[in-house]
Amino acid sequence: MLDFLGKRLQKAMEKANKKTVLKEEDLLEITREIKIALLDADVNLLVVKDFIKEVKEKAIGSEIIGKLNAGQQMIKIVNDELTRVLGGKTKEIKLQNNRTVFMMTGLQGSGKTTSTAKLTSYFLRKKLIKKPLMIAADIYRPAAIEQLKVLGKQLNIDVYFENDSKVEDIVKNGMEKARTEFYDFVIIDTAGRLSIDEVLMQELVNVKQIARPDEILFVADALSGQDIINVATTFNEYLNLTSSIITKLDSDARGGAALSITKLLNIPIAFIGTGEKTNNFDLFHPDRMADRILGMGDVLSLIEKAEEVIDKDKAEKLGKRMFSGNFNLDDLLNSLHQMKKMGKFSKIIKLIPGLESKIDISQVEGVDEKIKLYEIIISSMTMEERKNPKLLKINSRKERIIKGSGRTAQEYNKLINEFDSLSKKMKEISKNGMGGFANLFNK
Ligand SMILES: Nc1nc2c(ncn2[C@@H]2O[C@H](COP(=O)(O)OP(=O)(O)OP(=O)(O)O)[C@@H](O)[C@H]2O)c(=O)[nH]1
Ligand SMILES: [Mg+2]
Repeated sequence: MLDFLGKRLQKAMEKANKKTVLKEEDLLEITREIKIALLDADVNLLVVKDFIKEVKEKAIGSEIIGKLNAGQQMIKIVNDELTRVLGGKTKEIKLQNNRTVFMMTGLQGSGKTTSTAKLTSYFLRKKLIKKPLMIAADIYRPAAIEQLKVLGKQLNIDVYFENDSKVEDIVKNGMEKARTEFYDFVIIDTAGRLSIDEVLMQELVNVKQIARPDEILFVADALSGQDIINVATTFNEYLNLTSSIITKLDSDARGGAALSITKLLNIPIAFIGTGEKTNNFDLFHPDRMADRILGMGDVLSLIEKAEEVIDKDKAEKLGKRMFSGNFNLDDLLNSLHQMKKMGKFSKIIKLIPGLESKIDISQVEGVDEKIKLYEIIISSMTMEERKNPKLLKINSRKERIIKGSGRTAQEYNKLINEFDSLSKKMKEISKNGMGGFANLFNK
């Protein structure tokens, strides 16, 4: 996520970190590099200028010039400024007691329909709403209604639609249904255009008047260029946007233009889309994003994710067993299952501060495949064998497992050897914390 910007800013920050004493010319050099990094990542020029001005002022104001360890303080200043540019605080989404209404707007293909479903599903997962209704108010693209219906069916969310009706009527009738059938959340998916369009704007204004939404969200994708700022400005003039969603942050897009909307128009980013799947969607936290961009990890998001997908009781038991010296192959299988639920290992690594730089990325890339392979082999073992790894050295058992799993003897031996060394390293982690974790990869 935002790797392009991250890599460049981190390089500038490394320079700051290396200086024992920060001289005036160092400050100029570092801010120049930050400026180039931001511009390269497509951040709007006005935002960049303001950013640099603030960083310089704060660096001078905090009198770090000429002081020891100024590098660290410089990083803190940049981190604070980045957080501010990204909106400062996490946008607070207020849900009404009886019924909350959201309206999605944005250009064609920005991710409105997908985000409509993702957002509703997010609120359901967090148990913030009980009975949601999605209104399909895009009558222009032939497959648009169908797209929302399919998503609704997949996620078990009701969809209100009408074929061959005016958008205004669909929204009016949809809202009426929500009232009479006590839906507590309504979200309206609207049509997009390739560029700003008077007719569409008027239609959206009408929809706003009919539905009186609590939130009007502007959906922008990270791939957008500078023009997205003019588009957002116009949408804002007509509709008074309350927040935005930035989608496709999983792509290698530079992202700077979409992110600039926040600062320029004073519209907070409420959510981000990070992939095609329904659960690739999150609340946006400016401070955590700044940490991530500057390579400081995002442990809070990691913990939240873990809480969402991992069975706590199981994990606790597993954790105790891991470091008890009794860790067996069934525990390993269980932990592999839990790990897989968290997502790709190569992505998780990025959330842990300092870990990415400590380990060899090429080894990490193989980890996801290895997890799959080990799952297959362990699944071919009996419970007795999993709990008593000594049995696995017996040839007849070994042959049976290899045959049953359809894997090679070499792969089998590798698993057994790695399991042995893993058991040892588990003890090391319990002694050394995260440093021990990093050692897992440094063979
Ligand atoms: N990788 C990735 N793809 C996304 C994300 N959000 C949406 N997409 C994809 O972007 C494409 C367009 O998404 P839609 O939700 O249909 O966009 P839309 O704004 O409703 O488009 P129109 O209805 O044509 O205006 C789809 O293929 C989505 O799967 C995201 O966060 N990451
Ligand atoms: Mg759509």
